[in-house]
Amino acid sequence: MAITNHLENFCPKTVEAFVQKAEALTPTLIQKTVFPVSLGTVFWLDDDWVYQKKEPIAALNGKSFGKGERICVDFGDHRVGYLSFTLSSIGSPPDAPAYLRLKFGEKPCEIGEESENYQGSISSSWIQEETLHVDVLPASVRLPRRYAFRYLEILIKDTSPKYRVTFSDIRCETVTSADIRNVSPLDLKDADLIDMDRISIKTMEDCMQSVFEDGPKRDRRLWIGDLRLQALANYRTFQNYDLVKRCLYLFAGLTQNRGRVGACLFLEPKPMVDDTALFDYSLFFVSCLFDYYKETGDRETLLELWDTAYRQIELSSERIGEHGVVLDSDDWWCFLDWNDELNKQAGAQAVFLYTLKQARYLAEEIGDADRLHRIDTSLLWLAKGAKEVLWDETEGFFVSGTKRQISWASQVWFVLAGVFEKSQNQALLRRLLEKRPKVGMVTPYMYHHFIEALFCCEMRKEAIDQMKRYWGGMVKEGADCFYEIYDPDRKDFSPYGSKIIHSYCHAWSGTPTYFIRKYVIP
Ligand code: RAM
Repeated sequence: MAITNHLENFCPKTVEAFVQKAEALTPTLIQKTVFPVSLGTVFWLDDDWVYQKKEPIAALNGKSFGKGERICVDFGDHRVGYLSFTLSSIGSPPDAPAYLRLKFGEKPCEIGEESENYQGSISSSWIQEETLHVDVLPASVRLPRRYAFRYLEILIKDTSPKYRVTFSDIRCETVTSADIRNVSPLDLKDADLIDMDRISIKTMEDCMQSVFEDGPKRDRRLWIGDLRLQALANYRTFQNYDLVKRCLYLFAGLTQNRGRVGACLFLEPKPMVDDTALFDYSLFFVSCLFDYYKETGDRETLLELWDTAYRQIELSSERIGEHGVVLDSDDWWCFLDWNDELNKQAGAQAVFLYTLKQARYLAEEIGDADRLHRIDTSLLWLAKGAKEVLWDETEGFFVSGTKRQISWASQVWFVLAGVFEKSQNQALLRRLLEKRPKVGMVTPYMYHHFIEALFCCEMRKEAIDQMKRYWGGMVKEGADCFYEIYDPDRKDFSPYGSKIIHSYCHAWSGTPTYFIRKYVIP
């Protein structure tokens, strides 16, 4: 399956007033200077790359390096920011430029693997690696690009036989729009959950930049599926309502053909919508607005953005087939998860029902009787389609696509859509946990929905156990932030063909703090 879905005759539309409103909400970034803590090496141990500390960073003073030598430093935690250092020489006056290769890694694998061997489906230009000529020494070197990393390796590709280089004052100016002072302390005794809360907050913090980025290493942009989860976690932690509002206005101000909300936006050189369109992601504009309104009561924003939200319902309705079931197709029309085997039809139907209910609430709140009526008609029609076509009484599961696939994602989303009563939903989730269908969940994004479904069905113990198994698995691996992709049963899994291209600080993975603060603490 192709992972790009470009709209034909892409024709973006801008509502200038919305974009201006969004731009007026651009946050000031908080900066901090941080330094590396140790010198070490990266090597292959058992089945993964690891970093091993050799000396404290102070040992760098007095060390000099020549052709083919390298240093590797650890910044002690995940960092997002700008690197600088002083490069000097010892020996004869430098008679040739210093030639360096720098590698930045959120994880040691990005340092250990040779990037020339990368064959993945996503552009290799995301690999955080640079070569640099420094003509005049000593030099203050500041790299213009922002990096997301904990480890930095510098290989001295060449100096000259007559001189060696020294490094001093290696530092990183970190940036974020998240103010950690707004996060209240957690009153909890469970050490595993405390770790998860801390790491999710760090993940959130590093992804909160001029917008809610999906990942500060990759894709460094505003995806609406990620935004929805980030906003939920943000309401329980940083409470930066303006940043959510800014993102909502950007999506509404920069739509695709026929007013469709795009799957993601680029921010530079100026905000613009991408030509990727995804069924579930467009509908999540409704969810983002619903959650924001419930949280803030900001009626002015609701009234201004309601038309954009309702437009997503109208456009999605065009995909409903004759039996009240969303039409399936072979392209990348709907996201749900990065599992290639997953058939999206049932999950998409459930997402539609889920967002229609939120739209219904908003229509009632606004007093939009005409749209309320249409929403009710669609709700009935889609619920009927779900029960009559997608529900398989013999299997006890929702099925998807012509091959009647039974997946975790379909069941989870139908629980969230609330097609059945709570007791039936509980039974469905218990059956899911017991029968464990083969087509599983591979991203923290999909796991988020699974945990949410368990909490909604008051299956608190199961929810916490699953969180400990899933995010807890990353904690055990020594994660500084939570990852974009994680499959506890297939540690090598990559939808992109290589793990070095993964983002290891990914917003959609940062929701344990939301669960803990919403459902676990009283
Ligand atoms: C990837 C990113 C992003 C996600 C999309 C669907 O490119 O990880 O977070 O929303 O896929």
